[in-house]
Amino acid sequence: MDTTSARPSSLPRFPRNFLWGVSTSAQQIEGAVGEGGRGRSAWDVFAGEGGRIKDGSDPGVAVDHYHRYREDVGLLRELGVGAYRFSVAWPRVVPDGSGAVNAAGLDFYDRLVDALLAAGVEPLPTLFHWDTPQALEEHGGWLRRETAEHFAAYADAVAARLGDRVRRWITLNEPAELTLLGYGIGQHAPGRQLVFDALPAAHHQLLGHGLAVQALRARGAESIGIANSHGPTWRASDEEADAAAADLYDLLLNRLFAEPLLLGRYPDEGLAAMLPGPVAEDLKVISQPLDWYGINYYQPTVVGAPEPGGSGGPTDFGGVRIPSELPFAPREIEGYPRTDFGWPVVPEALTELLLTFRERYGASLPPVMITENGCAYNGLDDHERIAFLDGHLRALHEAMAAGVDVRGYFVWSLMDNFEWAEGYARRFGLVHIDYATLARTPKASFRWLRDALRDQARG
Ligand code: IFM
Repeated sequence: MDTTSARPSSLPRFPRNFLWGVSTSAQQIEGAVGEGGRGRSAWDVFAGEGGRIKDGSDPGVAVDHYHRYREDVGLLRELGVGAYRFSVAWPRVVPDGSGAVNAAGLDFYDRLVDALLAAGVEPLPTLFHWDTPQALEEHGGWLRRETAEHFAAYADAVAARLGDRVRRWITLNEPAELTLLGYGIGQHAPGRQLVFDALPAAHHQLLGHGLAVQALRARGAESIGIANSHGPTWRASDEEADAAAADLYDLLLNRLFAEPLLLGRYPDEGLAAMLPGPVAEDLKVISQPLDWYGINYYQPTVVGAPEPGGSGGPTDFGGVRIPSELPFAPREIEGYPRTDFGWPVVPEALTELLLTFRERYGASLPPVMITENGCAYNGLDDHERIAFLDGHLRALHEAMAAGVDVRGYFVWSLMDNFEWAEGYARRFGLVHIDYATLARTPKASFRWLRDALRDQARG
């Protein structure tokens, strides 16, 4: 392994007990989708439908982490992170989503957790990162209340096996994206295009979170959080129509998924009335106190009203096809560098986001962890990623200096992986994957982060 530093780190000093980590998810890295008794996921099926994944690929092998996890744990040790955020694949543990538990599936995570602990890296599992068991999807997936209950039973099974060694847990990853992209506009699995009829999927994921929190606490979990994706929404103009469109987008991306958890209520009564079930009762389950709140931050979004008499067709925006019938339209942000994905690089929007959250939720906001932050760039000498991480860590430090209680930061991602509808074309890793050989090669950003963490540890 190359031991030269990419560039000396001069980051501001973070607190001694600050948790540094990297994140991945099962469907994006494990592969081995037909091995060890794993059931099919909605993403296995979606990717197999043809035309869904831009480069025509699928997650069948991914980066073969299932077989190469020891090598990957070695990379984590070399990087020097305190924690590794990975996800447990629900269909590996409960192949049909409900009913029989697959002991061989749990064995894999058992081995992974032991390997991490032996390497001095804290395991931080996420219980659900979008790989809904296909058997449940065929009955409506997260549109149905039963899925939330099955999720809690699965959470209990995982905690029963790993709870003696795992201290901190994450229930869900980005329920907003699964609702909007998966059930709302069909860009992600399960490919439904229900627009606002997708809202029950939001409520049932939140309910699943609450029920899983109960199951984890009953098994003695010490510390529980969630990983929600958030970003500032900027109005395209002060015109009334643009302001209303931007506020609606903010409500759907940020407030819809934060307020039931933090305040025990939905941000809008009309919207709450569209949700199924005993919503008031469910909100009590959803809003049980969290030990910390995870934020995945990538970019701010400028939003305005749809153009009157626009093209009538969908527009491609940062990799997502936005249907023209939505009552808001994202606009390009000018004046910032862009990643290979076309996403604007705006570190100061992370400071803004954290300050907005503190202002909105005050004492109801528990300590925060940045559970994902990263960028897609090609190449081994990824100086753009170094600049991205450096800028965002400075922006994070600024929010902390202004009094926001942030306890940790996780880079997305440890290694290049299956980037959902984009396939393998978007490379978010600190470690390069050669998809022909599956060889792992640390990039310049890996060495930069390793050196920065060593520097922080020197105190
Ligand atoms: O790869 C994804 C991850 O699964 C969820 N958060 C955003 C990442 C980059 O798009």
